[in-house]
This record gives sequence, structure tokens and C-alpha cells, in this order.
Amino acid sequence: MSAIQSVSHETRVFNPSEEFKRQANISGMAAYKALCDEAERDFTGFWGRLANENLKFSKPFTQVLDETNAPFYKWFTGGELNVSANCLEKNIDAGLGDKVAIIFEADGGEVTKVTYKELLTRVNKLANGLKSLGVNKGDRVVIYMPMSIEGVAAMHACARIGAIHSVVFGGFSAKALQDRIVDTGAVAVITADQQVRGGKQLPLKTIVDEALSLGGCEAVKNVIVYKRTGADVGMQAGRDVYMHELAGKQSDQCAPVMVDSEHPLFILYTSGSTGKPKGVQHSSAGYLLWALLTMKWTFDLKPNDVFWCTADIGWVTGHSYITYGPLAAGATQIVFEGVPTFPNAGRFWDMIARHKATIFYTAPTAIRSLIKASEADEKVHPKSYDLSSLRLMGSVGEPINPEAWMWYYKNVGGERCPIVDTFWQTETGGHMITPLPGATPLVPGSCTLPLPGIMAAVVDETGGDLPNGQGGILVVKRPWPSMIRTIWGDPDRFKKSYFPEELGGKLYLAGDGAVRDKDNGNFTIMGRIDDVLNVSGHRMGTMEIESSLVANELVAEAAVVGRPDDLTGEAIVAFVVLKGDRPADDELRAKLANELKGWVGKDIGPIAKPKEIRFGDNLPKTRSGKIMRRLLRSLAKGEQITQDTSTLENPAILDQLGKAN
Ligand code: 6R9
Repeated sequence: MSAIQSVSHETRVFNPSEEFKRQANISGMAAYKALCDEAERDFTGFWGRLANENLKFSKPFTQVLDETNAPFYKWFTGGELNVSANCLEKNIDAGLGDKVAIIFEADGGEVTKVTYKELLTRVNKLANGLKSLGVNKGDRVVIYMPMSIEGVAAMHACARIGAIHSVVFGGFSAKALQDRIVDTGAVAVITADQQVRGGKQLPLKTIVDEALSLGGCEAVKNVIVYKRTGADVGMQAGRDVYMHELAGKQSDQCAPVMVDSEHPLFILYTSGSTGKPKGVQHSSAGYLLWALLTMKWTFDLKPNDVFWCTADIGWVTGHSYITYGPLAAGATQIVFEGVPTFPNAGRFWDMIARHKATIFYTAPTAIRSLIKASEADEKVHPKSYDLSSLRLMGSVGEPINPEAWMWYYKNVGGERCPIVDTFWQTETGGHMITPLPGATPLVPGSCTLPLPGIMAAVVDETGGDLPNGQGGILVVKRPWPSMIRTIWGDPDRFKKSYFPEELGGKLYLAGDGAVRDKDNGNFTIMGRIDDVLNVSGHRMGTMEIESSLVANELVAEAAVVGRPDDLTGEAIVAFVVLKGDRPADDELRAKLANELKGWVGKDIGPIAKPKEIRFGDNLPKTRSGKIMRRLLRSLAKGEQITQDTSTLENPAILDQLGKAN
């Protein structure tokens, strides 16, 4: 684990306004502390109470937490429920049937709204369609869809019949899609003919065809195709079926299949520190409880709110804060297709104004790019829009630098809206460390304090507690309901990755470094301590990119590191040794670099493309042959090497690699 540097001390503090506090679901620090105390005092009583108050079980659970096979924790055992029914029927029964569930805005600006009742009808028809194809409880269904009401409905249709969905982000390549289809053993793929981003039509169905042709996908019996653009795509007879044809002829009634609390709701792949992405497996009851509760606590959700999370359903944020949390909470939410910069960089602000969004949740990388755009063009500056509907804002995916935080606070929130900087992960299912907007004093750049019941701590390399002010390893000391259950098909890797023996085997290892403030105990996240990069809020394993590069026939060896980047947080820099000689010609090297970038883009997806590739005759290695990534990180940043290089076998290589191509 690499060294953790200390961070500068932030002294600005923003207390919740009296007005916000008065109406907040958790009002004031005393209320927050009371919940924390309850969890400390009676851990299982606390979680049991919340589950009973928030979830609708068809069969009540008999035990809150079963730790007999730790770290394979089980929550709410003996209970049965259906996640989709907890989102749809539960709210319809409570009188919200005609409330708008989703306001969908397409890339071209067309708006479609569905009520809770209408959404249930769509979900039921699609669920019946899946059943008619023979998809059963426990079967895996891969979803490779654009942002759409149909994408959300597809996830719910799976949940409704107890099928386990695995959503693959629409930017992933055929190879990455195939890997996930093979690993899950999916029986069906739900996709669209095309997706539309920034006015461009991009393929989806043809990528599915390619993925399936790569082999190992024999379990896939059907491909269900949502007609997004109407493009002419090849339909394989007997295998492929259009969604409207499949769902159109089905009944609009579909009894939800009740499943065990622990039944897997979904598998979502995320990068780890080794080459193969990890299939993070989530549960039904525990996962849903936290998605719902954090809507109430972190987002202070009220019946009249218009909630907007800008994430894609291909990431965990889209799962918890589009597909499940807001719908379980009976919210009206905005779902959008496209990019923040089309038709112009004012899209977010324009949409907030038109749909009167009250809660807005986005990523620092989007904020940073919009700061840049609005500095260049007043018309797309947030001040050119009426953002007075907003009352709360959030940030997720990566650390938000205090400057971006302040800009967001002033220009988007009008110095009126609290910002919840929510730290969490694919593995945690929902928020872990975040301000509560009606309680916690905000400090730009800090995710502040753990939610009640989340026993987060900072420890040293042996798992020993560190005092506040000292940077270390972020862990969680007790399980929580929405935690990862296992890595699909690889329980050993689950144990090793998240409950490592080095830390005593009982602490959940987040993989991030953190420090707590000496005065108020606030957490500041200091980035990953493993070989995982965070590029525009997307997790990328350095090994994954290295494996892709060395799979190219020209490449002998590759090492990938991250470099701080103003826009994307981190940028990918690859150091490559070719099988042949390193070309002396600048132009030839640039051409090769482009070729390899394209290769990685095709192999994994555009988000994995290195920003820079440098070629060397060799890589800096210790005498025992270990690549010295620490040095490569310095070289990528353009730093002078001041570290001790005496253990280096080939110090001369540093000169060559220190220069950009
Ligand atoms: C939800 C999500 C998880 C990693 C995590 C950390 C980084 C997320 C953050 C943050 C600082 C925040 N991260 N939120 N770092 N402050 N508020 O992003 O999940 O894609 O699995 O990424 O993202 O490094 O470990 P995921």
C-alpha cells in the first residue's frame, strides 16, 4: 500500500441554515448523534427496527444479523420480500399510483413521464415477457442499455421475477461485455438497437452480436432489443426479439416472486487491483433498506421533491439512486439520456430549471468540466438559468476539490443549498460517509462523518486504530445491511480483497486512504491505496489496462499509473516497452501511441484509453525485477526524481521515460 500524504487543512465551515434544519428529516447534530448512539448501544436492534419500519416483507425475518459464517454476513434472515414490489406496489398502495415516478429527457430533448402505475404496467409486461422466454428466479440477465425508462424497467422486471441482473455500462466494449456474460452465465441479454449521446447514434446491438460471437456465451438463449432509434440491426431468428413485441402481447399483471432477504438482486462488475473485474454481488433486503434510508437521510427526501441523479444505470450510483432508492422512497425523479455538454454545456442547468429539480446529485468531474465551459461562455453559466427550485446538492465518485465545491455551492446552489459529499463504493451499496444536510457542518472537500450504524475508522497497516490527524487506511469495523455479499463465483477473492488477514480478517477494507480531522473527526478521503485509478469518477484497474496493452502483438511490457488531472481527477499514463526497437522517430512514436490508445479503447472501452503513452527500452525495475511504480508516478507527473534509486537496476531508463513523447 502506497504512502499516504497529508492534505492541507480546510478551515471554511458551512452550518446548515435554520430554515433547512427546521424541515430536515434528521434535524441537528443531536438527532444524528442519537441515531449513532442507538446503533452503538444495540446494533442489531437498530437495524432490525429500521428494516421493519421501511421494508415490506411478505414473511418477517427471524434474525437481524447472522455472523456465523463471517465475513459472509447474512441480514434479515428468514425474511421474504420482493424488491420491485417494495418500490412499485408499496407506493401505489399508499396512494401514489398517479404520482410521476420518472421524468425522462432524451438526448434530443424529448420528455416522457411515467407514473408509478404506468411504470408498474411496463415492468409487469416485460417481466411476463422474460418469463415467457423461460427466464426464472436466480437466472442471470445482462442489461446493456442506454439511459431510458426501459432500462430502469428492465432492471425491475428482473427483480420482479427474482432474476439477477448485471448491468454493463453502454460504453464498454464487446470484449468487456462478453467477459461479463461469461462470468455471470447469463441466459438473456437486454439491449437496444442503438444509444444516442451528444447527437450521435452509437451501436449497442451490434456490439452484443460481436460479444456473443466471441464464444463462451452459449447459455444466452435470447436477446431482447429495445427500439431506441429504429436503426436497422440484424435480428437472429429464434434468438432476438424486440422488446415492444415481446412485452406488447403480455398481461399487465405479474405477481412479484417473493425471495429470501439474501437472494442476490444484482451483480455489478467493478475494477479491482488485479486484472479481472470483480462481480460485486448484492442482496435484496439489506441493499434496498440502505438505498431507501439514504434517500431519506442523506437526501432529506420529501414528498414534493424532484430528485435528479445524473449517473448512468451502468454504475452503482445509477442502481442505488435511480433504479431503487428514489422509487422505493416514492419520489419523482428525473432520468436523462446524453451528456452534460450537449446541446450545450448548460444542459444540466436548463433541465434543473425546466423540470424544477429540488435535489441534484452529480460527479465532481462533471462539475469541473462545466466550470471550464461556463468560464468560456456566459450563456451556459449557471447564473444564466433560474435554479431557485434547488434546495440540496450532492457529489459522488471521487474527491471534490475545495475550489470545485465552492463554485458548485455559490453558482449552482446560490449559497443556499447544502452539498452532501457522499463517499461510498460499488461494494458498499449506498452512502457510507456523508454530511446530513440538516445536521452536519459542511467542510469543502470533506465527506465529513459516517452515517449512523456505519462504523468507519482509520487504521494502520496492521489494523490498529490511528489517532485523528494521522492518515491511514479506511476500514469499516462492523458489517452493514447493504454491503457486498461476495464476489460472484469467487468467495476466496472476496475474503482476500475485503477482509484481508493483514488487518486481522475482520475489518472491511475499502481500498482508500483517509484521515480524520483532529478537531471534529471529519473524514477526508485521500484516494485509492491499491492499483485502482479513478478517472472521471470511473474506477479503472491499472492491471486491467496493462493486460490489454500486452495483449497487443507489438507490446512486450507495460506499466500503467495515474497522474493528477484538473479535469478527470486522474489521467491514465502508460509506459510501454515494445517487442521491437523503440522508434527513434517522434512521429512514429506518436502514431504508435495513438494505435495503442485505440486498441485499449476497443478492448475495454473508451474510458480506459490512456491519455499518454511513453515508450522506453525498458521499465525501471528493482534488482529483483519489480517495476518501481512509485518512480513511474513521479515521471508521469513530470517531477524530478529525488527518491533513492540505488536499488534500481537500470537508472539510465529514467531519462528516457521522463520525457513526453
Ligand atoms: C459510488 C462510487 C468507489 C471509489 C471509492 C473512492 C472514490 C467515491 C467519493 C470518492 C472521495 C467521495 N469515491 N465517492 N472519493 N470522495 N465522495 O463512486 O462507486 O465506482 O465503486 O467507486 O470512488 O476511491 O473507493 P465506485
